[in-house]
Formats: sequence, structure tokens, C-alpha cells
Amino acid sequence: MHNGVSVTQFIIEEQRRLPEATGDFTSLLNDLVEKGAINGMSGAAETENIQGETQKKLDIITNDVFIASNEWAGHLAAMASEEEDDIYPIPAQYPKGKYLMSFDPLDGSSNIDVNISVGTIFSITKCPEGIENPTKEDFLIPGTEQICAGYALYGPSTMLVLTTGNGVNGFTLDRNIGEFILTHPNMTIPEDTREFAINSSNQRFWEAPVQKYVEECMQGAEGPRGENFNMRWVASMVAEVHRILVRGGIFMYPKDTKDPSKAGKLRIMYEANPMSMIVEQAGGVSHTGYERIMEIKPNDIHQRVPVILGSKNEVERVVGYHND
Ligand code: AHM
Ligand code: MG
Repeated sequence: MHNGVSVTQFIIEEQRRLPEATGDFTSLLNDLVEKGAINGMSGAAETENIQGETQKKLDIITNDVFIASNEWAGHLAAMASEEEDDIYPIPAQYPKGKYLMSFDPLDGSSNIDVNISVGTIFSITKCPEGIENPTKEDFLIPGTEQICAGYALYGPSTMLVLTTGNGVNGFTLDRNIGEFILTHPNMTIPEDTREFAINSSNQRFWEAPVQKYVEECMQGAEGPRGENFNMRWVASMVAEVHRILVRGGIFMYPKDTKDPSKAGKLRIMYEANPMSMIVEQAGGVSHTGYERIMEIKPNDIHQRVPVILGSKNEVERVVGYHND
């Protein structure tokens, strides 16, 4: 016996309206962590994904584990993954469910080889009524339609952070019993922060509002803000969002001119939307600078979007600079 509420118990007790949250995800994460740690798989695989990025072996493994753990249970009609060019329909031998899941099996994968935190991000929406064989179009609805979003963070401890639209709760894996235990109930993001996260090597490509905001932070106590700021960049969005949930902060992967064919780096369906739902449910703001991310109607499952999220007052300040 253990003390504390397990994620399975929490989901059963508080979220009976979400039949897909059965604990499959718990076993999925355990599989994932064990496979990663035991086999020590890393390094670049020889294939590329649709976006021309080199896939790491562990990305592919995680993708396969995630699909295998979630396809048979009868809750999903189809999945969309960062590592799959097209949507993945539930194979004919399994019952089809009412939900669609988009996921990034291993986000921050440039960090695998250097043993820095990575994570898994997922977003669940409803399959339109009466549709047995969903198409890509059925996935392309605004983030406001999400019914559940979450991430797993593989850090010094393994955590699962979830929202079903009723606040945000964090669970920590207790390896002795193999269960996620509620350790961070009702997570909220402080409205103010003096910590920002951005990849400054892209500075010359940023637009004027982001240039202005970062410049003011850098000037610290001597500048217009009159206070010193701290900076972080993990290059793992899951770790950055988790830090912001725990102690506040602002994270930006903004619109830039680096590659005019791409609106930003992060993908809306399985990175920006689920993180936006979590951030907003925790009292933060998630925006492109021009619009609320969750109100965008995506036109592709791999569409990219600028992301500015975190502590309310700082994100609103950056959005204000865009409006000026
Ligand atoms: P990935 O899905 O290929 O891992 O890319 C997403 C990651 C985010 O986790 C992180 O915020 C960003 O890419 C880091 O980008 P950069 O390498 O430009 O700093
Ligand atoms: Mg990713």
C-alpha cells in the first residue's frame, strides 16, 4: 500500500467523463522509461521524418511504443504523431473509439544524447459524431476543442502533468510501485516573473516586438523594467513549460524570418496546442503575439506556429508590443 492518490485513482474518481484515460498511459510511460534507460538507445537513425529532421532511434522507438500501447484499447479512432507523415488509423482488428489523439512521442530529442530532460506531449479531441474512419481534416480543429492535454517529463524524476479542462494536476512516478502519484495538485502559474526563455542565437531573425521585449529584460535594473531578469534555455519545451508551471516564467519560440516558409519552429497540433491548454488552465497565457494559439484553425497536422507562453503579465506585455 502507498499513501497518496495515484493517477489511475485520480482519473477514475475525478474524470469519469474521459473513458480513454484508463491507465494505458501509465503503462506506456513505464515501458518508455524502462526501454530508454535499460537499452540506452540513442544516436541518429538513418531515416528522416517529413520535416527533414534526423530522427533519433529513441524517437522512433517511443513512437512505436506509444502507438502499440494506445491502438488496441478501443478508445481512439486515429492518431497523429510528429514522427508519422500521415495520420495513423486504428487497425481493423481493433475496436474503434470516439477520440483522436495527437502526440509528440519524444520532444526535445536533441537532448537525448547529452542526457538532458526530454518529454512526451499529447492532445485529445473528439472524433466527429458518426465518423468511423477519420481523415486528416477531422484532426484540424482549433485547440479550444481539446478535451484533454498532458505531458510526461523524463527528468530527475518522471512526471505526468494532465488537464481535462478543470485545472492542472501533476503526478510523480513512484518506481517502487510503478504508479504515478498526485504530488502537484492544482498547479498555477504566477502572474509575474523575472525569468525568460528564448533561443538567443536566432535574435537577428526576430521581429521588432520580441527584440524590444528581450532587450528590455537584458538591460535589467538599469533599463526601463528597473529589475534584473534571469534567462534559461533547455531546448526541451516540456522542461521549459514544467519550470514555468512550477515557478513562473515566459517561454518564446517566436515568429522569425529564418525560414520564410515556416511560421515558427513548434508544431501546433502536438506541441503548441496541448501546452497552451495546460498553460491557460494553470492561469497563464499562450499566444503567437498576434492571436491566441488555441483559436487558430490548423490547415495541416504538421503546421508550425509561433509560441509565446507563460506568466500572464509578461506574455500580455509582449502581445502589447505586437499591438503597438
Ligand atoms: P523536436 O520536436 O524536434 O524535439 O523540436 C522541438 C524542440 C522543443 O522542445 C524546444 O523548445 C525547441 O525544439 C528547441 O529548439 P532549438 O534547438 O532551436 O533551441
Ligand atoms: Mg517535438
